Amino acid sequence: MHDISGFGKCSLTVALPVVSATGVECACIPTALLSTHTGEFTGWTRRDLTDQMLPIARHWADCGIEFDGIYSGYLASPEQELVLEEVIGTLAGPDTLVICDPAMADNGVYYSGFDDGMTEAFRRLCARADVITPNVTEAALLSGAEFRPAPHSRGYIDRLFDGLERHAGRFIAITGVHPAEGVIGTVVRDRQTGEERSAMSAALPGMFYGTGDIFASAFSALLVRGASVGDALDAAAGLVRESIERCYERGAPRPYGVDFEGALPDYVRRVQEIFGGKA
Ligand code: PXL
Repeated sequence: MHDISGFGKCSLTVALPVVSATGVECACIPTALLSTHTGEFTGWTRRDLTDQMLPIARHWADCGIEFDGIYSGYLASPEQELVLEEVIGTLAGPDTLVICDPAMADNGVYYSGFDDGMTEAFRRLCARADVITPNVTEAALLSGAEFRPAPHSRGYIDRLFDGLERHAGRFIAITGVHPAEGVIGTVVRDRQTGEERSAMSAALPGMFYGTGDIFASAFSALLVRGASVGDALDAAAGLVRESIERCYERGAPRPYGVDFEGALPDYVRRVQEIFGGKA
């Protein structure tokens, strides 16, 4: 569940291809329809699709369709979260992995039109999820910690993880962590074992849109397919890294999104290695 931003690769226009490339069938419930995403573009159109969500979920349930995973991202409004919980209640079985990407803010600011009501809504949804994938800004909002720009000390990241304890299921993946100048990546904590893993790479300058959605889509699909958290983290982070590098080298307009299409072949090869050659 995510919006369709018709142009500017993010949300469903990356989730569908990335989940499919992972070898996982992707059904979707759009939360909203926009002409573009809301970062840097102006004058975008937007239609809230809240009223479609439960009828779609009920139809699927009537058809007897079962789901291994439910992954959600961008919501049209805080009120929509209550509907999303009902959708999860309608579609999730005891073994369905629930993944919440609380897509609402970046670089210390809310996305256009959002405020603290969205943090409250995502606190409820994240508490219902097995896996959450906030960026540093979203982790700060959810945990009630202050947002700090880079570099992020070990102590600050610990504070974010600790603050998220009440608002998370088993796995917390914090994206966009800058442990030092010029280094960026994702840190995952397994709350059951206390184990932590990270995937870091060289940071390129500027803003890259849709990368959180690409990470969460790949990470979710890999976990749903049964990859270990370490393999899922490395492969999802690798896809994001290569998508960014290719976009940077080509000098593409940043709001248009990153070149994940060019990075998919390598990603599919990595997925095949994880699952022993099976596509
Ligand atoms: O990539 C996150 C995202 C998703 N959907 C919409 C957005 C954004 C970020 O700006 O505007 C509509």
